[in-house]
Amino acid sequence: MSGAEARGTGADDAERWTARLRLLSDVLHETGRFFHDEGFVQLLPVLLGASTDPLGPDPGSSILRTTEVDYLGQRLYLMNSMILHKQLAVRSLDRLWILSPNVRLERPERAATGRHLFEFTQVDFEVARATGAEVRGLVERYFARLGDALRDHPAFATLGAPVPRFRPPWATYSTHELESRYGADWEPPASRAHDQPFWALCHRREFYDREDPEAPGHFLNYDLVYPEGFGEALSGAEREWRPDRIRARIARDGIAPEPFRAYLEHVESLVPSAGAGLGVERLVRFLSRAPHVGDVQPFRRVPGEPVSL
Ligand code: ASN
Repeated sequence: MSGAEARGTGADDAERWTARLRLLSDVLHETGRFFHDEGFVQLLPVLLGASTDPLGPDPGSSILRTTEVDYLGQRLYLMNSMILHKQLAVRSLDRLWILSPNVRLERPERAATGRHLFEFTQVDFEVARATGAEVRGLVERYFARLGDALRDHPAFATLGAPVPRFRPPWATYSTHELESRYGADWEPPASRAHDQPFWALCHRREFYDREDPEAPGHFLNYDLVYPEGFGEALSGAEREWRPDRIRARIARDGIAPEPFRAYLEHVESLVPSAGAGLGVERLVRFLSRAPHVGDVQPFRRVPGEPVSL
């Protein structure tokens, strides 16, 4: 029995694929309207940079390596994320967002999670002088408005997926609470146990996420997690902007300084900010209830799968 028959919609695989891509297109349209109406400036993405996100230490990340390109004697890195560029751009732009393609060479085992790709796009945004709570409020407004805008979208009937009903404000937990309730690998069971997205605060990860000055060892960052087992939607943080703390954190993390040499030349002028990145394909996978996040890509980029085009 095919997936279409199993869900009883009568749509064949090609119709389902087309419906997902039309949904993705309309999600992008609504996303642009939302950030424009909230006063954000949209930047074009960069693909190569003299520095990029180290993606670690982070238990959620397992890339084989950061891709390097040697161009005219300069070493450049393919974007793992534009976080470091966001921190520099927000000094003068205050509220910015980017549809940012990222290349992350994930290990082939990651195919089985259903939510990892080695090339994907995030809605990446940053707000000068914002708090994490303000960013979480913005994200909740985004989802509420997206749900309203998509209410009559024909893709849900074609796909047999429920019409989204986001009801923020959402539950907020610390990772410590989640670990004690669901174990070290809390995300899958916690996601399955919820029927609305929820926030997980305080992850030990990259140097650019700000450590709580009142509680060392605690971090002013946040993930949004989808319900029903769909897992992580977004990650973000209040940023570390003090140069001495950034240098100390890079040293503490034991990561090679070379990819950050260019970034470190700019850190004296950083301003406090907060932001996040939301995976576009994961969002559309969740909305369309697709089995795998690769099912919402026009050209699949699933770890371990050969690339056909
Ligand atoms: N975009 C994320 C952020 O804003 C960083 C990432 O993708 N690693 O925190």
